[in-house]
Amino acid sequence: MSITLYSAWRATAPYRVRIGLRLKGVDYDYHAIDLVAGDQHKAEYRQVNPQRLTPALDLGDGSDILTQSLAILEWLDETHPEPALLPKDPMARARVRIMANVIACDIHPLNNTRVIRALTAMQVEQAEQAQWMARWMTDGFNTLEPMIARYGKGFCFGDSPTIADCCLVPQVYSARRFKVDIEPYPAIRAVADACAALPAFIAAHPDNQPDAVKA
Ligand SMILES: N[C@@H](CCC(=O)N[C@@H](CS)C(=O)NCC(=O)O)C(=O)O
Repeated sequence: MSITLYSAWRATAPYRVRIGLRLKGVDYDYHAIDLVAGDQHKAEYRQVNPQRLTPALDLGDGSDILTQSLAILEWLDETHPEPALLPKDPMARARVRIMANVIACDIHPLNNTRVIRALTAMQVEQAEQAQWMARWMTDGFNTLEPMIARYGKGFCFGDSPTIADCCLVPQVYSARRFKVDIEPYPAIRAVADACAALPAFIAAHPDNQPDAVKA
């Protein structure tokens, strides 16, 4: 019985789940979905995730297929408790979820592939698209920076990775990819650098995925 992750190498939502799986030491098979080619719209993938988005996690035991990266991360934490991706204290858990939601609810949905494709279809110029991306990422990073400076001790919250770090690292990767200036965010950069040195984050990095397109 093996778990299969439906993933796309550069997409940030499946990247979050790859980090979680690696932190937990859970083995999985990798099923690449080419978002540029439109694999997410094919009938075969609609059976997996009717929402036509990545990630999806097939538990492989016929029981179910999970979607939505934060739901998957929380499921993972509940079924594989060590190392914990959420603190035990309710207030601390809420703080971690707040940080994760700033990214997953308030940055990412404004920037993902289908939004950019819609802007292109509406004939929005590349330069304006870049401004659009930067605007929402900057807004989110402005919110996160003081939270991480206050609650982080090496990671977003405390001294070990949580679901907030699973969300932050892909978002910083996306900012760098789209040339959004992250110099004004030393706390965010410090967390991203700390995570970048850890084996789980290295294994989950887009460049290390089977479907990575080498430059
Ligand atoms: N809220 C969802 C977002 C999923 C999502 O937007 N996935 C993107 C990649 S990051 C995707 O598959 N996009 C396909 C498309 O835009 O056509 C989650 O957290 O899993």
